[in-house]
Amino acid sequence: MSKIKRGALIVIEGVDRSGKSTQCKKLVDTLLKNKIPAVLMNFPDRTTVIGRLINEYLTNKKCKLNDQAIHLLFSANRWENVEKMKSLLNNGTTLIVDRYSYSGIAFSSSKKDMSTEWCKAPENGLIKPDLVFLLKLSQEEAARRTGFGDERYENTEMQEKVSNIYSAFAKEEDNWQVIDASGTVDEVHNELFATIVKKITEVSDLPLQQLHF
Ligand code: T5A
Ligand code: NA
Repeated sequence: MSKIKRGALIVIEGVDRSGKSTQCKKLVDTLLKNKIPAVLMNFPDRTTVIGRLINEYLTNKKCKLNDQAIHLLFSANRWENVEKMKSLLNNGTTLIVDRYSYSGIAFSSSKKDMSTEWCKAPENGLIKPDLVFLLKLSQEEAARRTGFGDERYENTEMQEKVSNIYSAFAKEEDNWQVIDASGTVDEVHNELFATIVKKITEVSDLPLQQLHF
């Protein structure tokens, strides 16, 4: 009996309004239309008990969790999903994931007194994405899209710091690919889709890897 081919773990990162959620949804639709099993996931996953705490923190500026505690909750929210992710991947489903560990590290380490090393530690051992797309969009272009909401972190200073950390990841990590996100939804989609289809074939016989920063 031939072994089931595994799916690919694909992550989309990028500053606010770079189009992550729009692209993730469209990618899953197109994969399914092409009979490629795919599931959409997003972090934070606000549906769990931990996710509800995170949602409270993001939407209520009076919520007083300290920077370390909220960082570990974001990480725990990925850890609580790890078995589900492994099981889907090993059964041949490709996961399209809207934000992952890199968002966790980029946002938390943008804060005062939060070292990058400390922020990376709890992410070690999670499943390593086969491919991370960085949707690149300038502040000016992002400003032309629908305005910032009122959530915590939705301010220019934070977004700039996060953008710099993403650029460092793109240089240092072997699984990152930078995409120009200033095109139309369809232009960006077509580029992502073509790359993902190739990646799915490439990794289908390879074991899953672990994140190791
Ligand atoms: N966070 C997250 C942490 O601090 N630690 C962590 O570990 C994690 C996982 C919530 C916050 O949590 C932080 C980071 C965040 O601050 P979220 O829920 O993913 O994260 O963030 P959202 O606010 O929902 O998403 P974004 O604001 O980042 O937007 P997207 O998903 O990048 O953009 P999208 O697709 O919603 O599009 C934005 C607008 O632009 C239009 C869309 O129609 C929409 O109006 N648009 C385009 N317009 C023109 N051309 C295109 N190509 C377009 N694509 C989209
Ligand atoms: Na989003």
